[in-house]
Amino acid sequence: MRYHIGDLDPQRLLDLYQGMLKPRMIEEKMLILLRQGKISKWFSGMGQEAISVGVAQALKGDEYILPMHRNLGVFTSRDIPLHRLFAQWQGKASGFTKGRDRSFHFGTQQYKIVGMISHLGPQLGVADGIALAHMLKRSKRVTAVFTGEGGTSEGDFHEALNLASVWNLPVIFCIENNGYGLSTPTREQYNCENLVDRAKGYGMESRIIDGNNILEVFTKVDELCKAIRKRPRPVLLEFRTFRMRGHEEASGTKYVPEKLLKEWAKKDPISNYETFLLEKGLLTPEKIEEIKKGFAQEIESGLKTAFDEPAVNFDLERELGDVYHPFEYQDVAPKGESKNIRFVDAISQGLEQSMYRHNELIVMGQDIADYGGVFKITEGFVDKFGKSRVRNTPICESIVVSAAMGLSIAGMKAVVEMQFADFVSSGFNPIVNYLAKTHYRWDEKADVVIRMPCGGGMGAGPFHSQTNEAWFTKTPGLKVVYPAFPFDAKGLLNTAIEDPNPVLFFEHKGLYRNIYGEVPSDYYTLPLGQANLVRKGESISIVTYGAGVHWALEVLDRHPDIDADLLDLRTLQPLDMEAVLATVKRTGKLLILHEDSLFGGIGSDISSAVMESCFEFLDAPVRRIGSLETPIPFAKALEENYLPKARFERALLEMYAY
Ligand SMILES: Cc1ncc(C[n+]2csc(CCOP(=O)(O)OP(=O)(O)O)c2C)c(N)n1
Repeated sequence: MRYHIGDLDPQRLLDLYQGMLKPRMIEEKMLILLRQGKISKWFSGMGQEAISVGVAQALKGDEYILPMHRNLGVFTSRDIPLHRLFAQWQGKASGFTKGRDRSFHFGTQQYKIVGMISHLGPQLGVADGIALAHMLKRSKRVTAVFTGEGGTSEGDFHEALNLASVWNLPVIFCIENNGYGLSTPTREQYNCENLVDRAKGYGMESRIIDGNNILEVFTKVDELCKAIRKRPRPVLLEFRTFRMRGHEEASGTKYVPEKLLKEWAKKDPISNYETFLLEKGLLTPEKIEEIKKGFAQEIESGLKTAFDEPAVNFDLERELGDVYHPFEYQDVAPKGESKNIRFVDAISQGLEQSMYRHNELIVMGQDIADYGGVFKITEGFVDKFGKSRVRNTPICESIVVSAAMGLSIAGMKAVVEMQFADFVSSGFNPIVNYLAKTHYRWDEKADVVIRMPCGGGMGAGPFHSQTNEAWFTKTPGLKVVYPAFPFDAKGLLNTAIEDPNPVLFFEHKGLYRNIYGEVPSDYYTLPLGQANLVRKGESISIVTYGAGVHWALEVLDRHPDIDADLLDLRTLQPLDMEAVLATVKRTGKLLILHEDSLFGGIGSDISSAVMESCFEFLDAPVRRIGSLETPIPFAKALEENYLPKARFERALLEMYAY
């Protein structure tokens, strides 16, 4: 292996050596512990240390790194106390996730590390978001993110590169091409000569770097960091290396030809570099012994601390309490002159006033800038807030949601507009796996609102009409808001934006231009988790939300004799069960109406909760009315019968007469 010292000083040369040696020694110890059954799983980065350490040392301490499962050298380079790392791997409280997630799946603001989630790809977009925040704050920082070559086959990789290039974000994308993705060799993973050739297609710079040569890694990345800090831009790096052990220890390396392992063993980044330093007289055998002894002591002492720590105990309150970031709702009372405006205008007004209120708030979505979005919610926003805060995105829901997470990590707020709620399926993974789980996992907020223009009744067919709130109400960590009136929409959107937790904000398209209401002109908030009794009656309770509220009102107007309680839930997570139980206890009959198809809809949960807690108050079986168990169809006659409006009227009359 050829090493070029260039202008690196002796201290740096030694730091790089020690930087690699430490994770190697930790790993050697972990392999022993694994054999002794003292740890459960290990992903080895042996032979790949030069990449983690070279990149980490090239970055400044206040620049974020987003590592993968083989990047122990990143964690040790940031000087995380070893006992905390060991505690993390043992699921102990002094780790980084209170025993809630394993191995390298954690982040830490203190050390500016944002660890992976298992799904590999999303963090590439998180890096985009962090880099966007740096760019907007003109802070001249680089963000580095890792992926294996296997991970480059995920759509997220391509979306992340494209977004970074279109927005010219200061991200270094580091591919560790180590020959295998689990058991899959590179020839079955991709069909281009070099992975970096893809950079050309995205219009970005790239380099191939010998990932086993620490001086090449450090020098090239250091050079790039300096250049990017001066002139922000994304760069794709392909580090050539090899995975010397199994995917994880249990899976072995049977499928890897012996010849390859032998070839690459000769290129070991540590032993080669050590020989080089010895030859140059920069290191002596005695010094090596001394360094090793120091690390061995540090490892033993860290292990002792971690092993001595008791296992985490289960505390129900703590577990439930950590799902969401604390949020103290600040009531801003409605004031200012009220005007009778449309639902769509109320949302636009709320969003605009929130943009004025939160300078760090960024809105992103397809066609939302000059065009104003397909529903014109953000019309005129570019003139008021500029294109850096009102951002058109390419068509890449997944990476935009991940980028919103990155903005939040870097201290900003994001609102993402789904062009139609249906398209959220293309951004589903980061919502349910990243945004929803981050606070529970490592105490980090996900200050993101996803706006969801949803709902049927307009003959728009199966892909522009869905109301898919149940996909999200099921996922702990998300909040779900679904207003029915302009007044509520504005106040609840403002609160959703204030709230540091991820909120799915459903906006029924059928209400946008048909429903009017009095809305105060100034900024105000409304609390999440409070249902609203729209009509008060004595004989039956109707519980619904969104378009359902208006269907119920229409039917009740036709039947003035039915004195029903009409409860508009307004938010589905948190859900105001107290209000539901209160109305049921008063009327003794409950009819739940929702536009979502019935099975697995929120109505099922409300129904069981009512059965469980106020069965004795019921004078009739609880009834649910929802859409049919089919996709939502296009033709008028089909859609009308798919939707539950007519069935609701029949059910109401039947129940009233029960
Ligand atoms: C979306 C997703 N699919 C599959 C997996 C299972 N899985 C975990 S790591 C891995 C291989 C990753 O290969 P690569 O990106 O090359 O990284 P390496 O392990 O080689 O460092 C697979 C298939 C996963 N974690 N996430």
